[in-house]
Amino acid sequence: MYKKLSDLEPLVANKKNTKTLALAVSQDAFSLNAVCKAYKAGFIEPILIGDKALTEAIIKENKFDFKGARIIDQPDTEKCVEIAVKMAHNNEVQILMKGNVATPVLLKCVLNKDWGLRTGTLLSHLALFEVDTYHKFLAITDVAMNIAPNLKDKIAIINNSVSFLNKMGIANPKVAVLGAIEMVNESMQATLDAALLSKMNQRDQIKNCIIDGPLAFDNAVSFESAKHKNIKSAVAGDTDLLLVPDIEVGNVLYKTLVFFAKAKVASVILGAKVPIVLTSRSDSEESKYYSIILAVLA
Ligand code: COD
Repeated sequence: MYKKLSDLEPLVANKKNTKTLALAVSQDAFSLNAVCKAYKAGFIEPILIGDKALTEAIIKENKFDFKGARIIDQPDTEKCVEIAVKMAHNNEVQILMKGNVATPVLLKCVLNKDWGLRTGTLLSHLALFEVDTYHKFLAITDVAMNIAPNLKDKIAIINNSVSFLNKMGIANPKVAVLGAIEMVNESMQATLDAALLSKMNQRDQIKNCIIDGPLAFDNAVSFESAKHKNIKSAVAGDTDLLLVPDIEVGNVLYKTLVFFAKAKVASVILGAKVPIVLTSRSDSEESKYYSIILAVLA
């Protein structure tokens, strides 16, 4: 059972083909540090797209070793993103990574109808947490891309996440659909969706996982809480994947885990033509490094 983000390294160490990664708007020390570490470990071949003078100054100041790496000089932020996305569209790179650019700017390019990275399925964000107080990885979706997913979106988000967790070797992940309470309340849409998703899973309309919901956060992650409330569930207390009702809940939960619980996190956008490393600009270098590893796995 995986518990630490460092457990992911051996999974990519044996991959035969090194993936090419385009870093869009490369003038960012944290991103360059993470990319450099993954480059030196042999996990990726980087292409740095950004303001060349600024990028080289950061590389020099931090003594990063990018010997042999290609740099494409483009001082304009939006043009950088466009170049990187088009390279992924044209199969020239296998991973896209966000550098010093706002998330919506990158995502809007990714969703471009003509040269973006759509595949016909919904794109969604998956964050994988290492939390000292939990007995295994806790994946959470979607905390960064889909703002207010409806039932159909939630099915696609679960499918993206489950197929990724299956690839990681987590067969039949336990999926908790989060609500404020564990009972269905007709005034709380999240609880109605949760009940429908659970039933669809029972009827094999959503496969390769075990879904239960609604579950409140406490009984999703704690056996004791579930027992205390007399909840009989194959998922409660042993959740692999938490589906949050919307981006606000997800984002606050993500940041609470990182800032208060000192959790480590890696994240990736799934469902696009290539995996996208989309950490927040304030995320640590370590988080960006492990996110690159997730993208290599994806
Ligand atoms: N997957 C596939 N297609 C999508 C998706 C998706 N997740 N989202 C939108 N589309 C398609 C739509 O079907 C439509 O054809 C087109 O893209 C535009 O859709 P809009 O108008 O709903 O979307 P936009 O362009 O206004 O916004 C898309 C964003 C992803 C930019 C938006 O949803 C967004 O801002 N998300 C939150 C990003 C964010 O701020 N995250 C930071 C948290 S740290």
